[in-house]
This record gives sequence, C-alpha cells and structure tokens, in this order.
Amino acid sequence: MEKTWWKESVVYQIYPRSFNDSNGDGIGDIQGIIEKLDYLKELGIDVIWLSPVYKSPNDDNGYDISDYYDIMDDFGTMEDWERLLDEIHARGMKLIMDLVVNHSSDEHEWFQQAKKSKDNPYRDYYIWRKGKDGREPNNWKSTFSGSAWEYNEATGDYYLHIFSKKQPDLNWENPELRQDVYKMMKWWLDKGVDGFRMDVINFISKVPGLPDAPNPNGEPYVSGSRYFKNGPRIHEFLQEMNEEVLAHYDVMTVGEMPGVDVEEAKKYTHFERNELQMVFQFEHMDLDSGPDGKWDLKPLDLRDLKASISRWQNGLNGAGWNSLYLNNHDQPRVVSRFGNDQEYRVESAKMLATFLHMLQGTPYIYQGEEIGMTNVHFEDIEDYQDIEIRNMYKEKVVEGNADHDQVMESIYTKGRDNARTPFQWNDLEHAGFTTGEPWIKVNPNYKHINAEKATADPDSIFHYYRQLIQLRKQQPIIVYGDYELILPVHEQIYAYIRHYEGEKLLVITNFGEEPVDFSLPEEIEFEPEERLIGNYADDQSHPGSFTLKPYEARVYKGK
Ligand code: TEU
Ligand code: CA
Repeated sequence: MEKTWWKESVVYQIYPRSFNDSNGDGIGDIQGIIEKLDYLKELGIDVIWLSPVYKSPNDDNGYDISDYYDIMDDFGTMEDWERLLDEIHARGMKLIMDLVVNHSSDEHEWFQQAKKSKDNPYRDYYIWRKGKDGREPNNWKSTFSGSAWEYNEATGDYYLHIFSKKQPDLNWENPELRQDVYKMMKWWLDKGVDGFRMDVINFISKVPGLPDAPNPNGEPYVSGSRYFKNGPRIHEFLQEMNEEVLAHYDVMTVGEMPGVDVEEAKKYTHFERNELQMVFQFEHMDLDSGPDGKWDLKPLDLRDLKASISRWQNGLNGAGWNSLYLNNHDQPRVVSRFGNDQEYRVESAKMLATFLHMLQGTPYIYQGEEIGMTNVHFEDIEDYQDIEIRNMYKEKVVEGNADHDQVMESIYTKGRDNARTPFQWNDLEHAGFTTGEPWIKVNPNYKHINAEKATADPDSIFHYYRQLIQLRKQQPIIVYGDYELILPVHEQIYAYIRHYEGEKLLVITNFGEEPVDFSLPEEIEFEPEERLIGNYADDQSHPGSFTLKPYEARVYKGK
C-alpha cells in the first residue's frame, strides 16, 4: 500500500461560529482560531478542516454561500484568513477548506441573475421545472422539511433545493457551471490551501427527468434521494474535477457522502480511478435510527456497529481509504450517544476514541470531542438555532399533531445543535468562549468540562487523545495494518486485531458499564509484548483472559 501524508494525518474539524470569539460579538471568528492554534498543536493534530467561512447570509451557518471568493463579515476579512493559513503552516500543520458546491445561497450573484428571466445567462446554473397540476414539479421532500421546490414569481416555475429554500441546487449538467467551480477551487489552491472536504458531493448528479419518488403511505413529500445520491454522472464529474484541478496539486480530499455503500465508496476512493481520496460515509451514524429516519430513535446494537465498521475496514483495505469519525457538526456528541456522559464520561470518551483511532484510515476529531463535551438539553425550543431542528419542530408540533415532549426528546438525542454549543475553554462566564452574548447558549456543564481543566490534568481525555495521536505517528501498524474482527457476535465487547509486517495489535473495548469477561478465542494466536495504551491503570493481567472494567479499553502490541 502506498504511503502518503494524508493517510498518516489526524484531522481536527473547526466549526468557526462556535470555536472562539475574539471580539466579543458572541460569534466565533478567524482571529479566535489563530489564538488557539497552539492548543491544537499541543494536541498533535496535522490538518485542520475548517467548516465554511465564506460570505453567507447564514441560513444554514455558512453552508449557504453567497460569494465563494470572500470571507463572512462575522468571521473577519481575507487578510485574517491569509494570516490564519500562514500561522497554520508556520506550525507545520495544514488547512483544508469546506467546498459547498451542490448548492449555493439564493443570495449568490448567479442565483440573483438566474431567477430574473428564462433567458438570463445564469439561468441554467440552477435546476428549474414547471409545476405539475398546480403543484410542485415532483414529490421530493427537502432535508429541512417541506417541499424541495420553491416557486419563482418572475419566471412562473420552480427551482430545486434539496436543503433549505435559501440553498438552491446547482446544475452540474451545465459545463459552464462546472468550469466556474473548478476555477474557484484553483483560486483557493493557489492561495495555498491543502485540500477540500466536499459537502454532499455525491448529490451533484441528478437522474434526468427528476421522477417522483415512490410514496406508498401517501405522504405530502418523500425523500427523492434515490434520484440524486450517487447519480448517473457522478463519477464522470469527479474524474473531470480531478483532471482539471486536483491532479495538479498535492492535496487531501474527502467527500461527504450520505447514502454511500462500500462498493460505491471503492469507486470514489480507488487509487487508480483518480476521483477522491476518502469519503465520509454514514452507515455507522444511522444505526441508532428507525425506519422513519434520524428522529426515529432506536438504541445502538453493538453487533450492528461491528458488522458495519468491519465491512468498511475490509472492503476498502488495499483498494481505497477510510475516513474515521464519530462526531461532526451534524451529529450529536458521541460520548452522550454511544458512551455514558455522566458517571463514566471520561472512561467512555477514552474507550470510544481508542476504538476509532486504532482502525485503518484517517481519523477526524470534532472540536470539543477531545475534552469530552456532551449533548445539551435546552428546555425552550427557542434556544435552538439550527434550521433543521426549527423547521422540523414547526412542521411536526406547531403545524402537525406530534407530541411536544417526544419531539424534544428526539432533539435532545439527535439534534445538530448538540455539537454546536460554544467550545468550553474554561470555567469563566460563557466558558471563556466570548465576553459578549454567545449566538447559541453554552452547555451549563462548562464549569467542570473545559479545556483549561483538561490540559492541566494528565489523566484527562485531552491527554489520552494526545497519546493516541502520538502512537499513530510511532506505529505504522496503526495506519496501515489489516483489520480482523474477533468475537463478532458479542453484545458488549468490540475487539479486533491489526496485522502488519509480522506484527499484531490487539484492541479490546468494553462498550458497556458492566464489567465483562474477555477471553481471546482459541484459534487466535497472539503473543503479547507490551500494552500500548489503556484507559485504566495497567493491572498487568494477561490479555488472553481477564475482566474488563466499565468502558475499559486496552491496546496490546505483540506477535
Ligand atoms: O450535510 C449533509 C447531510 O446530508 C447531513 O449530514 C445533514 O446535515 C443531516 O443529515 C441532517 O440531519 C452537509 C453539511 O454537513 C450540513 O451541515 C449542511 O446543512 C448540509 O450539507 C447542506 O449544506
Ligand atoms: Ca467574533
């Protein structure tokens, strides 16, 4: 397997609005990030992925871009951004930017032009259709509730928006639009950025005709995703993008791809196909949802997680490359989700980190994960800022007849704002995030969960992450080794072995709060040499057979 810097890197995601506010307006900003670069360097990360900082009216916190060549006023200026890049590079780290080109903002100049008239030169940059029988052109539902179509008075037809109505989908069938996107990518790469995370990039090719989706229950609108996820021209578009742009730079690329499976991901990431290096897949993030989607709560069955992760580990081994993540700005906090954010917060956060960081792939850490930040409970729906949460609550509770408490429960469990409360720097007012009023409320647990406390405590989650990152740098087996699942049907223990050049790594994790006996299956040969890391003091027990403590994790190297 070819060795590359992006396989050996650990990435840290910054959601700028919630990271650090330098000027007291309550909104995180670029200068605020610069102030914290030494903190990230201490953690040991290699690459920063910055969620969007481009000009935006903020309907979806920057994922609605009105100018791809400029910086959002809330976050600072282009000079600030250039300084950020220099300061990152000066510390030996890299910066990848978010590329959001499935859609733009409706306030983008292209859309302002396009909506004026049918013969406007930018008209074909977006997706327009006539209504059908006085209704929308098809029955697709927007990710953020309601129809995926919005009527345009001036031209008497509708435009497609898979996300909010302020996020019209770009028309990738149009070669001029594609060239404009490539030009913009080159502009940023020539400024020195080290790659891109590409927002819902597997949505850009839609099935021609945009057919109605099957609707057996007669819902007002249903997901049309089968007609735009991994669509007919997607690989052609990505190969074109690669040839025109990416191949000319030594950069890192990761495509965010809801609804991608292993076979499809092999095509996207295969080293001989020249598309992308990695994808963010969602299978493991969907395991705790029922048939009605993310708000339909269901407990995680550990055996499902093993089956899914193992399929990805084995499927991409030697063919493509995995990204490894348990958190991002769209997901609830993993310590609350798959761990225990009360009595065993520290143990379970470390266990989950061990499980993830010992896998094959490139690990991603989301801001606050490294100090074990947790989900939040706001009693008042008005305290939630996320467009997805607000629209869903309105549709289900205000306009529909869903039960308030039940919907709030689903927001507590799955809402995106769980990940978006301000970073907890210290135990001062507003957790040291701002001296003003934060744009979204701080999690009240900041007095005991904060970075100042964590960096001062050698047993903290922060220092455990630091060690995991160091280990990855010292042990090529962690990056490149093959993966072998053991105990596939155990309901509480997730254990696996990595193999590389005659060496082995044994990773054992307890996903439960009850102690549990572990014994290595007889057919597995493993001669332990040393314990590399663990989240309890080393009790010198033999890794072949012992009792795991609540949420315990251990990693042994051997032969
Ligand atoms: O997310 C795309 C996506 O499909 C999901 O992660 C989505 O946000 C989630 O399922 C809703 O429950 C990307 C961005 O990460 C997200 O923040 C944006 O809102 C979205 O695209 C639109 O740009
Ligand atoms: Ca600010």
